[in-house]
Amino acid sequence: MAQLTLLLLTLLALHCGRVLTQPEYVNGECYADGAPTRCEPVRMSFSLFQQATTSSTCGAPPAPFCVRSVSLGRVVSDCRGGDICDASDPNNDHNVLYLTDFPLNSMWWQSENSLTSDDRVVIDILLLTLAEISFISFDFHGIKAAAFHLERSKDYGLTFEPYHYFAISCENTFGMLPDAELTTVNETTVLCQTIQEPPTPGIITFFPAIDRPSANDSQPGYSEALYQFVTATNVRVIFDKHYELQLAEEDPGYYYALDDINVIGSCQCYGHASRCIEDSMTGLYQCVCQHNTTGTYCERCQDFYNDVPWQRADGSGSFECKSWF
Ligand SMILES: *[C@@H]1O[C@H](CO)[C@@H](O)[C@H](O)[C@H]1NC(C)=O
Ligand SMILES: *[C@@H]1O[C@H](CO)[C@@H](O)[C@H](O)[C@H]1NC(C)=O
Ligand SMILES: CC(=O)N[C@H]1CO[C@H](CO)[C@@H](O)[C@@H]1O
Repeated sequence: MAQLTLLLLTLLALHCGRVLTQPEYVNGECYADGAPTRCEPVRMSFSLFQQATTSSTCGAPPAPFCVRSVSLGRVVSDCRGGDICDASDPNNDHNVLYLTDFPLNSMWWQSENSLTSDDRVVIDILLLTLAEISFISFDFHGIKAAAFHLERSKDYGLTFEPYHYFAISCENTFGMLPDAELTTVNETTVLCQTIQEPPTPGIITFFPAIDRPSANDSQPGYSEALYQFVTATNVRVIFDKHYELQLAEEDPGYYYALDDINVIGSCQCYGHASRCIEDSMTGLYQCVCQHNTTGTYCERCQDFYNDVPWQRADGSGSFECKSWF
């Protein structure tokens, strides 16, 4: 299901260019029969064709590696293919651009190998706006990592905070309990999600809002705390632990490999815009503000429209700014 959604959203994003308007989103319009209504830009991919950066990529100098897969419920490593990672050969290049390219091609990113258990590999993705994240998916090549985690920034990379953890054993690796119970008081607690063993190749998806109590409140619109929780300007992926296996003598070691990372969401415009467009000066996305609001994210009332204080449009109202004359 997530895979299908991802595919559809990606195809839609490609089809319509980088800026999407209309279809699909409930309350896409900011006015209905002349009356203001809560509105949001439609969802799009914030990672597609964005330049990710990483602390480790194989291929310079060229290096052999053994192919990992899952066979009969066990992780196996195959060194017989003579596989080599070579940055100077387009057929054997696994650079970081492939992480955020078209998800259906067969190119993938791969780290250097012979990682020790203390080596942490980092991937950084800039989202080009304050994005309201619907989901982030990781499509692993070969096998999944045994443990990794996400950090997010809301200030374009000045500061990062832990966002979500993934592990075969949340308890052993991170000292966290998977499936923690949340209430409205602690609903933005950072959680750990179990990676199934054996760690077969394929997609693992994180939905920031799902299973948090106010995700279903006053549709559409979350609690203020959850609304802030689902936003980011940057995401950082940190691989903490590779899957341990019996390495053959000729095996040059452990590495991480991913086909794609996809960050799907909408521009955060506080319920006051149905579109966001790329600013040609900064390259960043900017909300096309309605309801007499203004700012990059429609985060304030226009001058002379301060008769009522600015407020986020949520499930309880549209909170249009009104003129005082
Ligand atoms: C959240 O709070 C509830 C009760 O207030 C508690 O039972 C639960 O364990 C807390 N969850 C976490 C993850 O701290
Ligand atoms: C929210 O609603 C969906 C479908 O209506 C349901 O499956 C899910 O369990 C609900 N989530 C919470 C936290 O209540
Ligand atoms: C400048 C502007 O966009 N003004 C709008 C403010 O909102 C009212 C509706 O209450 C519109 O009629 C105005 O066009």
